[in-house]
Amino acid sequence: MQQKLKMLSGIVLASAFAMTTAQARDFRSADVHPLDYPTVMTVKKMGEVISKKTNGKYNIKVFGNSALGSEKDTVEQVKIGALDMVRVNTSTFHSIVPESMIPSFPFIFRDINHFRKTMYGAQGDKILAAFDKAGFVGLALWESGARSVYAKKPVRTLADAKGLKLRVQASDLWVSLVQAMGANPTVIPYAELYTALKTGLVDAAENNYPSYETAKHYEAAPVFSETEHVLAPEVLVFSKKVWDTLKPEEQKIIRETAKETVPYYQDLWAKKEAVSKKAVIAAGAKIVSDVHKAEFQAVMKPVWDKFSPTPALKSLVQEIVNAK
Ligand code: GTR
Repeated sequence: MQQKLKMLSGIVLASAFAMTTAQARDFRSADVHPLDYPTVMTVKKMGEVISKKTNGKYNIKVFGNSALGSEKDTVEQVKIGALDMVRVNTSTFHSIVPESMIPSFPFIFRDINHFRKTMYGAQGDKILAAFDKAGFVGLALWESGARSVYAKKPVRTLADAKGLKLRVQASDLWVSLVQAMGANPTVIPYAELYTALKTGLVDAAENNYPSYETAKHYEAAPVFSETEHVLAPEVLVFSKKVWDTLKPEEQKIIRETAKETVPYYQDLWAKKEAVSKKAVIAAGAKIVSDVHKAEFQAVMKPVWDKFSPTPALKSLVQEIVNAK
């Protein structure tokens, strides 16, 4: 009898286990960055927290290094539900979610505190909510430092920028912004940029210190001029197609976890920015700090009007500008 009971409980246990493993699921998320980059590490962290909160039902597997394609490709996969999640720069959504263009407006943030106050606050929530209409669930915005121009020579003034073949992300706003500087924009996916700089397909690019360092762009464009023209955030989105198959309490867990892990990301980001800046200097890159920012600011300002054509967009821009 005892033997039988033991066997029976063994069977029950085994089938319970089979049930959990059959139901357990890893959401697949894409990123262009290496696995130790703050964006990738934070999505992994979110997976661990979600797994705990759902008793192992859900976790997240991140595919880094552009393994699943460019940012544009992976956003398209998320749209049709072939991929569950993606972390990209907001620039990738410019043509899909007009509100996502606003934080890419040149010099819109007075400083990083102004960015944090708005993008982790009411205005950031409005931008995230706007992803819904386009078939995405906006989960989190994350700071990404300031983007600056790098080339083989210093870019202190507009005269220095004139005629440079400068790589941009696939976005009309970015094309206009670089044209305003007097440079020639060329759209190139992130994963192809190192080779494009090396072979001279482009002379210059612009990004933050962590990307400049981890993608080794400093090897081909060793002068980093601190133009700090844009502070566009990163964004983490979930596929609405997949989202709608989840239970409301599961959706709540995912949303809450995305918010709760922002400080984890910020901490990783602050450390990475400092480490990357040191690393590129140690590797021989030259940092130019005496940039004539006012010149860049003056020519880039018309970009704001061009890319906030509606009263609703203009009012969100004003809200951000007015935030103290
Ligand atoms: C990085 C950003 C990426 C991508 C890249 C680029 O700073 O994290 O998502 O936008 O820049 O310039 O393509």
